[in-house]
Amino acid sequence: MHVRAGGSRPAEPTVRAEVTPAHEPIRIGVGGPVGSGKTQLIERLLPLLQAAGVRTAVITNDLITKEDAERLQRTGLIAPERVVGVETGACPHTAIREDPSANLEAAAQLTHEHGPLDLILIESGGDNLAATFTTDLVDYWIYVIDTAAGDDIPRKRGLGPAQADLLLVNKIDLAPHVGASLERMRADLAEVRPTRPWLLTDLRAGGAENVFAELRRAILFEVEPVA
Ligand SMILES: Nc1nc2c(ncn2[C@@H]2O[C@H](COP(=O)(O)OP(=O)(O)O)[C@@H](O)[C@H]2O)c(=O)[nH]1
Ligand SMILES: [Mg+2]
Repeated sequence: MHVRAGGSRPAEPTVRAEVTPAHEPIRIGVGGPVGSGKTQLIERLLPLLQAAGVRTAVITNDLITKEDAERLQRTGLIAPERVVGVETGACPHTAIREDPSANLEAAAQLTHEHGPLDLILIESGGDNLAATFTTDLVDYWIYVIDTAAGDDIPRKRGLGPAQADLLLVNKIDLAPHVGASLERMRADLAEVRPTRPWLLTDLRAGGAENVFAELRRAILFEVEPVA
């Protein structure tokens, strides 16, 4: 599968990556509160991306460690050198919004050393519901919340849940155990995101096929190789 940029970047010509020296990978952000399932989402997406032939690298953002990068490197789902950890210090949202330079540098380095790449997934450090990605850093971003944090999260209209290109409500398997009503969450989401997509997921037991299908529809285009 060959891909081209969609979303906020101008469309690139639909030519094969191999013959396009300037081929720039699409960058997709994955944000959301601590523990909502961001790394788990990446772990579920990697096999699907690999099966589709999408050449992928990952950048993770952690406060003062490279915990998530090391976790992904150990999974065997991706070549360890294609995973880079960025330490953000105390302000994880700064690194994805006000000053994305460390992430842009990591992306450039990955592309230089391991390119051509089709896609770079950028996991933000967990932050509050106001965190958003700058379009200088990503072409598209996913925001992950989970039912265990309360079924009133969509209604609070945080910037992340309201503005993300795709919202995931994860851990639906836990909803009955924590008294979260999926019906209520569905109704609130229809109101908060009337035109933007959202999906319910159980990323622990299940795969991320529905997420992958949405990414293909929205930003990863299958294009014919040039003769
Ligand atoms: N029950 C359940 N647990 C999940 C689900 N998704 C992730 N988890 C667990 O939630 C914890 C936090 O997930 P992680 O991906 O590390 O969260 P992150 O901080 O957003 O990257 C881990 O123990 C996961 O195994 C889910 O859909 N259901
Ligand atoms: Mg994580």
